[in-house]
Amino acid sequence: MPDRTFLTWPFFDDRHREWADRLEAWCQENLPVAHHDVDAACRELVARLGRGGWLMPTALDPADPKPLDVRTLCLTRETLARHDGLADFAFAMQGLGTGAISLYGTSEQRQWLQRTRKGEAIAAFALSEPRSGSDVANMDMAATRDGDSYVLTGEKTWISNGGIADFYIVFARTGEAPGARGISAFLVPADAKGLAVAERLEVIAPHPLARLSFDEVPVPVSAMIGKPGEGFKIAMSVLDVFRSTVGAAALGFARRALDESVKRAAERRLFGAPMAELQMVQGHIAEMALDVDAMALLVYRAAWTKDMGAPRVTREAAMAKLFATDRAQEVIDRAVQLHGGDGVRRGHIIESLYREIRALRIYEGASDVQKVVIARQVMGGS
Ligand code: COS
Repeated sequence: MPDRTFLTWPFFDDRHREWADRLEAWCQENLPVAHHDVDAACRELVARLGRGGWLMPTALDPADPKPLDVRTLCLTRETLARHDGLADFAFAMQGLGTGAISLYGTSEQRQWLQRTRKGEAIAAFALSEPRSGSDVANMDMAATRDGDSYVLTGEKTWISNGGIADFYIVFARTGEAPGARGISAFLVPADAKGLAVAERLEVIAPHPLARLSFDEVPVPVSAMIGKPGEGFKIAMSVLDVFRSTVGAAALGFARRALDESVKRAAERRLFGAPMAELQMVQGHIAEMALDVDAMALLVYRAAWTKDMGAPRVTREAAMAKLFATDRAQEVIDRAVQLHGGDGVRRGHIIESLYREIRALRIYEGASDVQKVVIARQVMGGS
């Protein structure tokens, strides 16, 4: 049984503890799912999570608009990641893919949220391009005004849910100013004319991922989210909310690695005694537990700060993501060591955690970018 004592920390209310308990019970019944066909598995996970009511916190309720509860998002990602990385992915992308609508959408755009929160529509966030990943302001994708429409031309890549999404939140250059101030956000249905999946991308922890091409895709002016030129700010504020949840997923993976390692140390005998009695093994377990608690403190500090109404949590979220994803990698590496050959055997839980964790240090702002963000905040820049 994983450590649940952190739920008594003052960051949480009773509703969070109750949510975490109910979700844990649901996960034990429903996860993991088979991953042979990731598209089918993701669609099934979104539908199942939706039926269970677990996607409700991913987006604002159009009938009762209240800010997203980042602690619930983090607790959910942590719990799902502990049971099944793909379930965490399916949950997280519903949030990242609708974040711009929750934060800046019109009431018409928010109608999509009725469906995404029930698992009846799949969302995706399309920001990165072949020439601009970390350097978002350098994007090439163009949106040109043509009467009552904008026409989108360019490419997006590394788009999670690419190929299975029902709509994409697309960032494109509208040219109000050079760089970050000349980008706008658009809600683009997946069946829009001229939008195509150019390539499916295979990665070490498979999930739906694609490069998309936009060949003069027309969208009405009403598809713009926020105002012209606000796209960069919108993308960054969505990332402010969801970056700490990436830390939470890393925490879930690390907790699972720790739990599996404690179990193995208790069950396996080495040199005539249980492995757990070896001080070198205890050293690993102690370092892992320390990292897990420190990750949890930074993740839930960031989530709590946002939920308490801070307008920006750029520094807290960047710290949570940077620390949790980097340390989780280390925790899981120790788990591989403690599991010996099993740790690298295909299909073993530790082997899958080892593959799952790596991308978290890259996506939604690489570790190196988080350092830039933290340093700027600490030194007084934006
Ligand atoms: N919230 C609101 N506004 C923000 C913001 C935030 N978190 N971060 C920056 N802004 C605003 C700034 O205030 C600035 O506005 P003004 O021009 O009005 O002063 C504007 O946005 C530009 O900010 P900045 O100069 O810091 O932009 P840079 O181009 O230097 O980029 C980094 C900053 C590198 C931090 C940014 O590009 C980034 O986060 N990159 C990683 C992107 C990423 O996560 N990619 C993965 C995509 S999702 S898988």
